[in-house]
Amino acid sequence: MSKVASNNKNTGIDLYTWSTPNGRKVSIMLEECQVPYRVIPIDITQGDQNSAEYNAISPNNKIPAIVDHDTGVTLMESGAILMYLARKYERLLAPIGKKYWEQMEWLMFQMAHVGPMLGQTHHFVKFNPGKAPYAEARYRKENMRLYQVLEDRLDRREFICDEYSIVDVATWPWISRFQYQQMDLLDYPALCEWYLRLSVRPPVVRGYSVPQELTIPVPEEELL
Ligand SMILES: N[C@@H](CCC(=O)N[C@@H](CS)C(=O)NCC(=O)O)C(=O)O
Repeated sequence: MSKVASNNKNTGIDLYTWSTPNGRKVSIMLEECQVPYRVIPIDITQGDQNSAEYNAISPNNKIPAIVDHDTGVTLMESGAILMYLARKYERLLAPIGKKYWEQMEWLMFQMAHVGPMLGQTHHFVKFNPGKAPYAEARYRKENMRLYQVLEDRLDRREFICDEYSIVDVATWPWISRFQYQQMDLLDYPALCEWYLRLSVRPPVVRGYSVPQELTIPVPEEELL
């Protein structure tokens, strides 16, 4: 049986995803928009992303992807999907103007730096420790540098671009992997506060558990 199921009703949004930071950006956004959607798990640990069927939806063979049966739009790339949903449902994105460009600046920062670099930390520091000391040191250092950029940005700001936006939705799932990155979030007080602020939003809690039911990680001190 095909793992890439089709939507028999041909209406609404299909979300192709797995339990990863990039996947969660989109499930959280769909929850924020309060729209119904159908989840199609693509198990990237089993190679589901490499099937020809999925390639027709996501030409780069990565999750997440969406098919919007109401508009005929099929999209890969989490940043593009967030912008699409924000525009369609008029949520979490400013109208074009100064604030919009600030949001684009920080969304691109997430897409170009936070995601790709922290993803490398996971590979070398968590999954392959001791195999490549140079890479471990390089990504550990870059991880710390990026946390500091966000710490500086969030110092005296509630959200990355002042009001809650797709920039926070895009960035939070990567910080939620602070344990994978062996980062002590408590060393970054403003970032930690922002992380905890988002962690209790019901759409974030629901979106985090797509497609698998999981608990949001909490920094150590909070557990005491
Ligand atoms: N820039 C892409 C990155 C997507 C991405 O790297 N997805 C990962 C999971 S977080 C994936 O599908 N990995 C499977 C693979 O590399 O084969 C986005 O933001 O959507």
